[in-house]
Amino acid sequence: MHSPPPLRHPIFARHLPSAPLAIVLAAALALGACRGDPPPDDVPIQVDVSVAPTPPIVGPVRLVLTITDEAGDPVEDARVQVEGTMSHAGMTPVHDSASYQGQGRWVVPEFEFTMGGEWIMIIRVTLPDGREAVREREMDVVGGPPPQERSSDAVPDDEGTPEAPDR
Ligand SMILES: [Cu+2]
Repeated sequence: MHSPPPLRHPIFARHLPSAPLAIVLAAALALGACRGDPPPDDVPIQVDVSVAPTPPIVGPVRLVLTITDEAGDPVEDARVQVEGTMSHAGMTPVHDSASYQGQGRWVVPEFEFTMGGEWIMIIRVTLPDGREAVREREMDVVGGPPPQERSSDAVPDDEGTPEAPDR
């Protein structure tokens, strides 16, 4: 217990300040470069989107956006708006806003997915200085047709049964 390896320790100690630090920095820069891929003139922030439940279902879901700046620090002061839309004709987009929950996490407690299928989520982050970052994420929403499509003459007793929506 009293005799540590005589050679390894001093060698590592001598090299620590220079080479390994440079390697770590280079790796961090490389990681940052391939993650968010925003357009070059856009605000370099990163938006990670998670949803509960996963996969999202028709109805209210909880969206959590983790927003970080180019240094990886949480974005704490911004206006964060979410628009959900789909590519088909006649779609009414859904708008909501996220509020800050701390640690770079922004939450939309009840984002209303009005129908099942492929949604395009557009997240707009406006910083206090007026700069704006826009990010898009696709989400596949599970569930049947929306209430307005099964209202009048639809069969009332097949709730929960996925029905092919008109596209
Ligand atoms: Cu739709």
